[in-house]
Amino acid sequence: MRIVFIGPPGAGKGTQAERIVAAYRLAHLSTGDMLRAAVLAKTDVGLQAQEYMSAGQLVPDPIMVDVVHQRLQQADCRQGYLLDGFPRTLAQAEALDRLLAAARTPLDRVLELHVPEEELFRRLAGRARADDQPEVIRQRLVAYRRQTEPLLEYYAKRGLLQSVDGLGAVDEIFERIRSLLDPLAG
Ligand code: B4P
Repeated sequence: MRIVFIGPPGAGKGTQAERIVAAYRLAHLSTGDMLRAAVLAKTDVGLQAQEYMSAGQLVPDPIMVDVVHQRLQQADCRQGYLLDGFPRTLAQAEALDRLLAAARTPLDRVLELHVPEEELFRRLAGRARADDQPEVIRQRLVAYRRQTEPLLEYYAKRGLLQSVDGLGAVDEIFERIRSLLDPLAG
């Protein structure tokens, strides 16, 4: 199963992704986690990404495409994967399409986790990550609306998109996701 998971910052993608990968035995490809690890390790990618992340901006597409391209070549991705937080721009989505077409491994589904903005602020304010300051949260939401929301139409046109209501208890939301993914698991 090859799945893309889209949602605004704080929608709970990371929270649900952990359950999805455990239930369906998928590799978990979180670009946010990969970038945070790169920042900590002070790699070239980390040093470049840090300034964008702390300003609430997206890291440039060529860096992200390269990071994901390399990760997709690792052996654990053969059994299927969940892309959590990638693609986030049309250019990233087009690059991903090209990579997957070349490997003849198309996506099976794109899930959107839908949460209203007031609730996103509430959730992110309750967390204490460096990019969860109010002004940075605002910037991240602007980046989502401008750069990532257009992907919903892109994937809807391809018949891949399904939306999930991201309000409620974590377990309830996971059950909604399961009802969409179980039929794919066969
Ligand atoms: P990400 O790590 O992807 O961060 P996120 O969108 O903020 O988090 P997520 O939606 O996973 O929320 P979570 O489950 O943690 O990206 C961080 C940064 O990296 C970006 O701003 C960007 O700079 C850069 N980046 C990453 N990918 C990129 C790309 N492809 N291109 C360019 N740049 C990229 O949940 C949030 C909070 O809500 C938690 O505190 C959680 O406990 C709580 N929560 C979860 N579910 C809940 C529920 N049902 N009810 C109440 N609270 C809930």
